[in-house]
Amino acid sequence: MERSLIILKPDAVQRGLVSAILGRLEQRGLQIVGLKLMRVTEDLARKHYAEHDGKPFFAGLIEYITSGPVVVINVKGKNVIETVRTMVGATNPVKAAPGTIRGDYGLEIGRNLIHASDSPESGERETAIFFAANELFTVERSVDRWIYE
Ligand code: IDP
Ligand code: MG
Repeated sequence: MERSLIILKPDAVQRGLVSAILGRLEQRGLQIVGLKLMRVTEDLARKHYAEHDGKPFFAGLIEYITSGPVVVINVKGKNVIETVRTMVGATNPVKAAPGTIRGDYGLEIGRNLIHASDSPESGERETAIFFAANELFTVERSVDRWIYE
């Protein structure tokens, strides 16, 4: 079982795209086990994006992700990392395929709407940054047998 930490970035919230994006995840059959609206502090942003510290876009990235409320989502299940990354599309929306979230709603790399963990390890690491243990749920879904073979 993998976990993906998904962030609907401030532009997604401002543009009223939360329900559309959340709906895509739900309709796919993914199980949402954590969900909240929050403001990312600078400390949290630096921790989350530590791998990009020192890059030319880092300061702008921190400003962007802390600029307004975000929706953070935790999804748990088989192969969720690859599944969600494929739904999200390429980092640069110009290159993201139509049908992906960035390819359908975004136009610029600095306003690409959504974050999703890129490996099972980062899924665990990022989940621990954004969610307390009591904010994550374990719920049996009887529908799972109609989604997973
Ligand atoms: P990812 O979000 O597709 O995993 P990363 O390379 O991990 O992409 O970059 C993290 C975030 O940093 C991107 O989603 C985007 O918001 C921002 N970013 C990456 N490269 C650039 C850039 O060249 N200019 C502006 N922002 C960038
Ligand atoms: Mg990344």
